[in-house]
This record gives sequence, structure tokens and C-alpha cells, in this order.
Amino acid sequence: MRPEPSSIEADPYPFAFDPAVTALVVVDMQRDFLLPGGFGALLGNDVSLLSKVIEPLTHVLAAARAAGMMVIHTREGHRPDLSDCPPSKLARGRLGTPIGSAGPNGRILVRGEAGHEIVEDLAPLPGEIVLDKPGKGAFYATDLELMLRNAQITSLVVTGVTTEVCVHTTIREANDRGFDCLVPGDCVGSYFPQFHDVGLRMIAAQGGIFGWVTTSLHLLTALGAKRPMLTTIQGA
Ligand code: TIU
Repeated sequence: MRPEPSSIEADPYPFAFDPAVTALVVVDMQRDFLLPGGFGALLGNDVSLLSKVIEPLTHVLAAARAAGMMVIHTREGHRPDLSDCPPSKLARGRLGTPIGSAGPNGRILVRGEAGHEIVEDLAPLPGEIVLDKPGKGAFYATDLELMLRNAQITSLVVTGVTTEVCVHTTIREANDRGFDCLVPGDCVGSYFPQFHDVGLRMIAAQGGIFGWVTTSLHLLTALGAKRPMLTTIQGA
């Protein structure tokens, strides 16, 4: 049964939450960003900084599913012929391994390759939307806005990686389109802890200039998640 609308404790002030008009967006929880040998690692990043997001996000995903919320998984990546990859994005790969080149998990950031897939713990269920996006933002060059409007969604819970890149870009795009965005801070992550912290503060600053920031615990409570889920998280 779908939980009743409620108010979620958040920064800068409580978020009016109605699961019936809210979608959970899980941004780019792909092997290419989270596992060794992928795009993130080949850029020189410590991918273990992102894996801590998986555990709290599994609980939020389970609770959102149980509440009947719309769930959207995004994946950053390109067509095998790279025709949708801007030359500027391709050229910046010269400091690491360029998009489309061969890596341990297949061609980097290319659709259909093993590294492009979402990590096993957060695998999409049949019927959930999987949105392939060529850019950092989930609205750019995709049909996301059309699907959200058709489903009469007005708010988004935005999760995933990385805080200051694809998550931030998606929130900014959503905010300009009139969607209210709530971010559980422990369900987003960055290769740079300082960017993560400031990224969250930037969202909620100035009276919530881009949205609201909360925790998975507050969100799970509003979703009526069962006690064992909350106990697991509190004990983690
Ligand atoms: N998904 C996403 O954030 N794409 C990136 O390239 N992020 C980095 O932080 N590099």
C-alpha cells in the first residue's frame, strides 16, 4: 500500500513528500564508475569512495518499490560508433583512457559493454525505466521530462553518482523544469569528499536554491519502511 503524503525532515526546511507524484531517480550506478578498471578508475579516481553509497541505496530502492513509486535508473554512455559523443568530451580522454577505448570491463562508457551495466545490487527490475543518457544531466537529449510529465510526477528523489557531476547536473536541470528535488545525502557519492560536502550544501543553500537535502533514514521513515530495514542502517 502506498504511504500517505508526509513531511520529511530536510535542509533547509521540511520537504512535502507524496510518493504518488514522486519518482526515485538512481543516477549512473554503473560498473564504469564504481568498479576498478572502469571510466572512473581510469581517470585516476579511488572508486571505493563511491561503493559506500550502494548499501543505503539498496534500502531506499526497496522501500520506493514497496511504496509503488516510479523508479528510473540512468546510465551515462554512448552508442558503439560514438556518434552521440561530442568531440570535446572524447578529446578530454587524452589524460586517461578515452571513451570507446578497450578496458578490463569492455569499451569505456559504451552501451552494451559490461562496464556500462548497473551494479548487481541495484539492478533494475522488469518494468522500471532504464534511461541511457549521453551527457551528465539526465534531461539532456533524453525523453525523461516527457515520461515524468506523462506520469504526473512533480517531485524527484535524486540518488547515485557522482554528487557534483551527474547528480548535480540532473538536479539543476530538474529544478529549472519545476520539479522539487530531494537528495538523501548518504545515497549520493563523489570521488572527492570535499566536493560531495560542498555539493550538498550548494543544493540546500539560499533557502533551497536547487532543492532539499535529507538522509536515507528520514526518507525510509516517510516511506513506512519496516523496522528491520531501519535497524540495519542504524547499526551500520
Ligand atoms: N555519472 C557521472 O557523474 N559522470 C562522471 O563522469 N562523473 C565524474 O565524477 N567523473
